[in-house]
Amino acid sequence: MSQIRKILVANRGEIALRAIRTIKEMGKIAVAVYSTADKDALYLQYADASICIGGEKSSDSYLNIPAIISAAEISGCDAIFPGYGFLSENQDFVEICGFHGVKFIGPSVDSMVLMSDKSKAKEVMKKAGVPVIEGSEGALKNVDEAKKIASQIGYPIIVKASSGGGGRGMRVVEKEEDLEIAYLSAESEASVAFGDGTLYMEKFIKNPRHIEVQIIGDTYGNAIHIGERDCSLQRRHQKLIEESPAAILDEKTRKKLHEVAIKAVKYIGYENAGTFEFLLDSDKKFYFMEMNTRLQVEHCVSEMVSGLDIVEWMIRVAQNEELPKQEEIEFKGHSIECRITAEDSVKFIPSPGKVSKYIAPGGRNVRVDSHLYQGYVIPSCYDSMIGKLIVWGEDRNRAISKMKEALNELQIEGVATVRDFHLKMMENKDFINNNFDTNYLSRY
Ligand code: MV4
Repeated sequence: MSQIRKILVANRGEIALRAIRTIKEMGKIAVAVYSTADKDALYLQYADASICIGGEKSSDSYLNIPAIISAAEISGCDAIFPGYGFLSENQDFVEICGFHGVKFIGPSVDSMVLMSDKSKAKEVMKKAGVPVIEGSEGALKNVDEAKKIASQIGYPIIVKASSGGGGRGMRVVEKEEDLEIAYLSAESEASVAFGDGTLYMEKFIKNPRHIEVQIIGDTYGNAIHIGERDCSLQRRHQKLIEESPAAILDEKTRKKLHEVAIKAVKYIGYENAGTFEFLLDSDKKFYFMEMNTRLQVEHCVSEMVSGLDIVEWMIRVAQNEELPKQEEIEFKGHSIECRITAEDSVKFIPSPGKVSKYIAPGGRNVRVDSHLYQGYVIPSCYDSMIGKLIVWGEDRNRAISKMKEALNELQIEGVATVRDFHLKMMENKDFINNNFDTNYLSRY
């Protein structure tokens, strides 16, 4: 396609703001959309135009396909930037954008379909030569088949929903007599949550690290990786701290991981930005788990160590520009991101309301991606993330010190935030020594 001129940002909050910044920097026009609950949002002030698309319920606004397509047509946008969440992985939406001649800035429908079924994605990756966790070949037919496969691979096993995400429809099973109940409850949970009860099985990896590789493919079959991220620090499947590079990897494993990701992108002909998620076991062997076919919250740490603007490259690839060569991308130093949510630091209970005071940290190598301002009323109807604090340092220890300083500078009053949790983590011996896994926070 020729140059994209005007882009509809089909999202809200910090990611809408983040996208608008790059769109304007590229000399293009940014059109924002908002729900009635977001009428006073900061990103609307930075957009070149904004259009109300419906009521506060997401289904009435940010998930309302006719309203968003109409907004794009009325404002004369030639492309839509989806961000994360909402319609970013909605196959119907991508298809409908195509029908209306509006470029979806993201992967093709085919790639999205291919990766959305997690058991099928695994099969595809296996064919591409990517290591996958031992388990069922595709979906499970019934409990009896599940028992047979489990006895072959050995307990503990994990059953997962093919359409799953966020840990729903997932059960760890330690012994055969527990399998039937686990299978049936995972199946019904998945049916309710995703409208699809299909399950698959894997050998259960104890206390893994979550490592993911950021990739971008272009329309010429080129692919680059933008390094890996360690996202092991999670709470109830919500990531809290992410970093790049993953300090746990030795150079040889890191190189192999990147090579595998590039091979996978080329094998499926993936276009635009995406992420391959891997689990790393205690022997430091990595296995493909699933692919995210969208921009992720934590993309910023990859930008900090590579100097690339991932949103810019999403837009450039969407207008048929060629990616830079891998050799031209240099990685330097270490970056850490702390997600700041309006939740208390102990029980993580949401705390919406009016921000009575807000002072953002600053200085060299500190990045604040947030839509917060003093007087802003955090709505209760959306995600509680109110921003991200991202720092860069020459090495991991310098990045940790920098983050500590930035968190100390950050002042938010009127609502509870997880700032104090992050401050504690920056002084936590296990975090400092890189001695944690995906279950670390559930143990404390
Ligand atoms: C696993 C696993 C151990 N073994 N699969 C959790 C979310 C979903 N996307 C996959 N998840 C897991 N899959 C096998 N074969 C452990 C988890 C897991 C996890 C993974 C990444 C980050 C945090 C996690 C927390 C608990 C469990």
